[in-house]
Amino acid sequence: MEGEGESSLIVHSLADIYPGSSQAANERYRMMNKMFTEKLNVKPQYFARAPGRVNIIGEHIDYCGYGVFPMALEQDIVIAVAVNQDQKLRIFNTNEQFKSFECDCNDVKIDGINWYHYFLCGYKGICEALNLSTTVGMDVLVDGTIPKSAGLSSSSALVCCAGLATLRANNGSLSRVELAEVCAACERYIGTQGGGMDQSISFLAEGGKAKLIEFNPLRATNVNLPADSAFVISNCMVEMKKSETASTHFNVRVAECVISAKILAQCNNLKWKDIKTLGELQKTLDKDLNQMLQLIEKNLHKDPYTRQEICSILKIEDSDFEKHVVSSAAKDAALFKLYDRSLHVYSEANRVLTSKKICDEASSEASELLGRLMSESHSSCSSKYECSCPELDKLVEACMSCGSLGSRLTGAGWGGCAVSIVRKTDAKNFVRSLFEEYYACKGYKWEDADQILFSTEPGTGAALYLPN
Ligand code: NG1
Ligand code: MG
Repeated sequence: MEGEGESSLIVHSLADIYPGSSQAANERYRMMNKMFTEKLNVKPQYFARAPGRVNIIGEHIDYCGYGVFPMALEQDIVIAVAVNQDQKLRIFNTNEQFKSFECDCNDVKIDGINWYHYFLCGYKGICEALNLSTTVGMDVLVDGTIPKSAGLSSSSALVCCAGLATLRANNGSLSRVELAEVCAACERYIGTQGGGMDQSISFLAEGGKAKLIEFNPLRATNVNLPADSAFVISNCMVEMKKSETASTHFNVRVAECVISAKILAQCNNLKWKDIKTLGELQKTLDKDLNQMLQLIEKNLHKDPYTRQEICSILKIEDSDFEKHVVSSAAKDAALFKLYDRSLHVYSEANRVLTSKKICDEASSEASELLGRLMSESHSSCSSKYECSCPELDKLVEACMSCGSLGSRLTGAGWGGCAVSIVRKTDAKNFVRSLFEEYYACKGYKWEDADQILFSTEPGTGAALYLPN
């Protein structure tokens, strides 16, 4: 089933997925096995798992074609699966809060943003990719350990896990890279115009290694994180609401990047209809990132652009705006902050490349240098991309005052988690003081803090677990 040079998707021992905590994992999979058998009167035939991720640096640039720097978490989505003969998809969750769902497997509708719609995205995406004339029914039980709406990519983990489970159910064969591409595309059925970072790291991760993920073509390069550093994730406890954010914030940002690329193309005598991303624009102009930053200064004004102004620059009628410029998901936006958004994208792309260089050179100051870039990334996200929120800014400030070398929001933002780089030897103290500083006064108890504030190491990629 595996592609060339890629590790096998199949494992037979949980120790290969969770080195260091396979005992807890055994317990969890045993519980799922039991619950599955009780609910469905059959035993699961196999398990699929896909991890969440934390992005160390490179935010909101994957969909512009730029490389990002994430690592997989140990926290994941696991699905227990049995194929059925009655053409049904029956989707259960171990957490009763997530209501079960059933439909005909030939009549999959992605008509909302409920938790099981992410399963349906993965199911539909793989069935289409395999070009199946008939699909099989599946009984599935889903269990997740990734905090939801926290910027740790629980949604993509569910899409990827569903995709992997469906691949096996239909005896299909795809490489990890192909799976990542299919799952990135099919998550868009839900309505967000995201990039491919989350699905790529979920499939391409390797234990102990952060990855530089680059696109067109999709590829992943190992990055050695500074040996004396640890990464701590902390949740600001404001949920990023997918349904709201998807329509009002995320897709408008994507649109602002597309429009910036087209206006800059027009200003530089290129055919703007051919240019779809800021990355493509840079390639076509054959300039480096600093030159692209200069181009913004020269060609874009700081005040937001109206739709009317954009149409007049591109010489199109208002009625062509949606057809040529923005997706329908962003059609209601009135103002577009092209200067700030494109400045963020090109400077953030630069920071990713510099981060990779810092890690490769591995000087004695690598942790400090990487930390500084992470903090710069946060302030660009907060002030230029406006994808933070007051609580997240406050949390990042608290992280810095507790001794972090650099902290930033991670994932789409508008709530969710921050990631901090701290010295390994300081990690325990850092976690304790951050708890006192940010969480204790909000009434959280130290005993429950491991879900909202934890150190993490690069985890393993998606896998099919076939117990012997
Ligand atoms: P999350 O945090 O999962 O919503 C989203 C996109 C990524 C990337 C980040 C911002 C999806 C599935 N994920 O992540 O591709 O653009 O925002 O860097 O849309
Ligand atoms: Mg997501």
